[in-house]
Order: sequence, then structure tokens, then C-alpha cells
Amino acid sequence: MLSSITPETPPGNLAALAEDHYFGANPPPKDLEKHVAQARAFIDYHSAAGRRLVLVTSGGTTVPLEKQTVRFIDNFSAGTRGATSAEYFLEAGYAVLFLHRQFSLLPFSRHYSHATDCFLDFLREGPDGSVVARDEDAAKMLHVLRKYRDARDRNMLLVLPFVSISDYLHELRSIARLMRPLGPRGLLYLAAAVSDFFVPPDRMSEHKIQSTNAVDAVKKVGAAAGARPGAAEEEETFDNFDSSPSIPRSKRLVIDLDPVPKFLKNLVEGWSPQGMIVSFKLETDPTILVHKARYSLDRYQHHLVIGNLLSTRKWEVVFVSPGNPDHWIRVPFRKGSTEDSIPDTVAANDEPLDPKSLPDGEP
Ligand code: 9Z3
Repeated sequence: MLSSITPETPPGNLAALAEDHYFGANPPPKDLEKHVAQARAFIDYHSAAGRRLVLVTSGGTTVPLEKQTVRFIDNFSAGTRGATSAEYFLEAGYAVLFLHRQFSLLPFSRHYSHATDCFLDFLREGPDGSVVARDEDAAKMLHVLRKYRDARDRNMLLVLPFVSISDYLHELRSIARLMRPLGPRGLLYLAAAVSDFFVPPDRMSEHKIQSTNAVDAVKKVGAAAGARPGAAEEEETFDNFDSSPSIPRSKRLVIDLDPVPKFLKNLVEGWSPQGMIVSFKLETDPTILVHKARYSLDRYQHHLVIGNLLSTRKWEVVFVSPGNPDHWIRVPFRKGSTEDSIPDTVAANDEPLDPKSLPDGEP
């Protein structure tokens, strides 16, 4: 497919070709059709009610090293920003489609999972062998429980999981396309920590990558006993990179990754052209954060990039939007976190942000 690219190919066609190539080569997650059916019903329901709907993506994407995946590369994200933001969007009246990394934090239950304390620590034995919340936790638990029940009973929250980077991209593309009829009532809030690199399927081992060559002997016996000629040799030659001066080649694992195509352009121009699109930019080097966020905005022409640094993301973020000066939201040390301010600020601005309307988060 990519062989049809020439120096004259217009940039728009290049993006479409890269999209066809990526989605053709990387198989969809097995539950994609089921998820699409659930997402369609959810979007149609809220669209008919004239409600605003936000797709919140959350958590890290894995990069599998094997097709039958035993090992994968992962990242740090626990899904705190996504899960917390989802609660704020519900509070602001949005229906929330929560596309999250399987087993990462979820709205509402996040208060009692992945915590330093086990959820059982919030409970005690009540009269007659019943289980009740501890007195000191009961008020907060009741508050969270009511919000959770309300969201569930009013069909305001749909939770769909992904695991790998390709699962995530397949799900994102399908859901973003379904959101098209919502026009500007659809908000895409892309907080998931998306891998920049992956192993393409044609270079991925089918089976668990071996750390010793003990299996070679078994294969040779199998080949000698009548297996397809050459099969053992093909397997043996699976080796994903070059040579090392100190460690024998057979003992090393060198991982050779391709860049994940940047699909934000396809999202903005094709999948959901009228939706309001908010992306996050994560860096560790403070000297490049704003520059990278601005670059992303200029390149993809969407509505808002929220920049954050790994080490300070809970206390400060920068809003970068077209035609506006950079706007920092900072929360005082130990007085909440940026999650408390971001969704309200975004929700208050359906259209390109006016910095005058942003809350002053300065300590
Ligand atoms: C973020 O920057 C999120 O704010 C965090 C939230 C992942 C830092 P936690 O889950 O962390 O609360 O622990 N998300 C976007 C990261 C990302 O992958 N952005 C891409 C990039 O930086 C652009 S879409 O290139």
C-alpha cells in the first residue's frame, strides 16, 4: 500500500495511506465489534437527548513483544487524570464514554482501589454479621456511592477497556467516527499515555521469546522426525537485531521498535472533524514542554493541548490554545490536584478557549 507513495503525493493522502497501512497490518482487538455496538447505542441515546458527550481516554497503552503476548513494554500511567476528569465531566452534565486501559483506575471506584489501603480497610463488621463502612469513612463513601449509582442508573457512563497500543488506536478511531453526528457537542479528551513506539506484526515473534537455545534441540528432533523442511531453521533465525561486542548474540534481546504513526491529524480532519479535541502533551524536560505543546497544536490544528511534566503533573499544567497566551493552572501544595480544575475549565469552553474565562489557579 505504501509503495503507491511518490514525491508528488499530497500530505492529506499520505496521512490516509499511513492510516490504511497501520490499521490493515495491525489486527483489531477481539471485542471491537461488541464495543462499537455499545458505544453506538450510548452515543445515539445521548445524541437524541441533545446532551453533550465526552470521550475520555485514560491509562497507558502496552507494546506487546510477542503475538501470543507474555511480555510487553508499558508506561507509568495509572489513569488518575482520566478517572478523576470523568467524574468532573459527569458533574458538569456530560455523558462520559470512558476508554481506559484494562485494570487502570475507574471513575468512583478509584477512591477505593490502587489506594495505599486495601478496600477492606474501609469496612467493618456490622451487627448480625453484616458488612458496613467504618464510621470515619461512611460519609465520603455514601457520597461517592450516590454519584456512582446516579451515573449508572441514568446511563451516563460507559466504560470500555483497551490493552495494547493497537487496541487503543482501533477503539479510538471507531468511537471518534461514531461521535461525528454530535458535531461540537462531542468532546474528545485524550488523557491516555500513548506509546510512541511499537513492534510491527511482521517483526513480532509468534511465541514467547526464548532466553536459552534449549528449544532448538527439540525443534531439530522435530524437523528430523518429519516436520516441514526448513521450519526449525526459520524459527531459529528469529532475532530482532544486530550484534554486540560483549554478550553472545544468542543470549541478548535487542528490541527494535518502529514509530507509531501520529493519528491526531486523521482524528481532527477525518474521524471527528467537528468535535472539540483536547490532547495532552507529556514531557519530563521543562525547557521543551510549552514548545512541544505549541508544535502539536500548530501541526494538528485542534482546540487545546494541555501540557504537563511527569514530576509536577498533579500540581501544574499549561493550557495551550490557538490565538491565546499560554495559561498555567497551578494548585497550592497539598491543596487538591490539577484534576480538580482541568475538566471544569475545559467543560466551560465548548469552543476555542478564551483565557479570560479560565480560573486563576495561582497559589
Ligand atoms: C497525559 O499527559 C496525562 O496527563 C498523564 C496522566 C498520562 C500524564 P496519570 O494517568 O497521568 O494521571 O498518572 N497524557 C497524554 C500523554 C501522551 O501520550 N500524549 C502524547 C504525547 O505526549 C500526545 S497524544 O506525544
